[in-house]
Amino acid sequence: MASELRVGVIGVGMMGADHAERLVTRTAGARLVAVSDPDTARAAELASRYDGVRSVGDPLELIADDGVDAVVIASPGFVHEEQVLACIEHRTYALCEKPLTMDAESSLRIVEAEAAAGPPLVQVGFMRRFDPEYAAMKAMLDSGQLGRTLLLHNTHRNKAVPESFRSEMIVRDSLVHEVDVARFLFGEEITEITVLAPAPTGVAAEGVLDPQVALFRMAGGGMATTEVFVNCQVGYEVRCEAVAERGTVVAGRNSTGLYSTVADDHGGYWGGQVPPDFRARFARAYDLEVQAWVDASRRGEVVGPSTWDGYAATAVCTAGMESLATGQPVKVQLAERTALLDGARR
Ligand code: ISE
Repeated sequence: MASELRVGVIGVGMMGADHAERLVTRTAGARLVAVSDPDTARAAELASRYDGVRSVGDPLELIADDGVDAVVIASPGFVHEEQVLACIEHRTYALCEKPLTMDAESSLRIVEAEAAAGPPLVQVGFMRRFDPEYAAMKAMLDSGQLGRTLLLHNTHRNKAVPESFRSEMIVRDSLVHEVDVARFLFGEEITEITVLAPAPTGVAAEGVLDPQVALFRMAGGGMATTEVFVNCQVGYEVRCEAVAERGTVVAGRNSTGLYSTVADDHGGYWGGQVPPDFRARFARAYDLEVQAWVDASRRGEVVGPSTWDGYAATAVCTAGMESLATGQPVKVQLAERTALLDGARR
């Protein structure tokens, strides 16, 4: 096992800053050494919070730096292709936040470049796979005790998003998580997607279709439904119910198992609170995801969602955006999985 992994974080907005703090305060075997962001003042401010962290203006320079072993890419999706390809070129381990890229062609270029360059280097940031409940659900479904999985019902709600978060982003940036969940839990590709929208909520920005309802058809005949509602006004609610031949299982009900009543101005309530955002809801999943990435990188390996998973999710979302525009089911176009790509796939 290599000594401490020297990590750089590219993009220090909400998620990058959260990962930087996680690396410094609760990840074993890693040391945050550099950060980069187009907002150089923001990067410098973050670097100044921790000992021994440099702010580097050019993200490609950070990737090429001999003092950096691994990089968390938390920049916007439209710069991921260039940054991930640079990591592959310099043989730098990468944890790339979703979506892998903005369209299927560019994601496939990454899969091919990684496969051609040697052993895998890239983990894609689909953190739900690391959430203890989603992981337990996967183990339960795979054990066969519930029989064959027939259906998934996903719910994905955000409290609110900025006006700039348009209808297509609800597919590409939000629904993409449930695309990965369906592929992960069924262990199969999605072959067709339909995305429909009811009359939008009055609080959505002008022209934005929110909420949306998606239907996935799986290669083995199963189906998944997903509600995505990014201006639900309440908080962050993400859950998944699997319906199988001999039972059902739900992840994300957020039940503590403890029933209590608390008297307050509203006359009392029971249960817990809806978390405000994904950082709170998936804090444990992010911790486990980053720790698994650090541990694997130190062993010279990659675990978790692969570039193929990132590519397949992007391809499904590309079809989903077309379906949202046309109201019709759209077949998912996936490249043939050649022996070369299979080698890259874990
Ligand atoms: C955001 O980028 C995420 O990844 C969150 O998990 C998701 O809930 C949100 O809708 C996205 O904008």
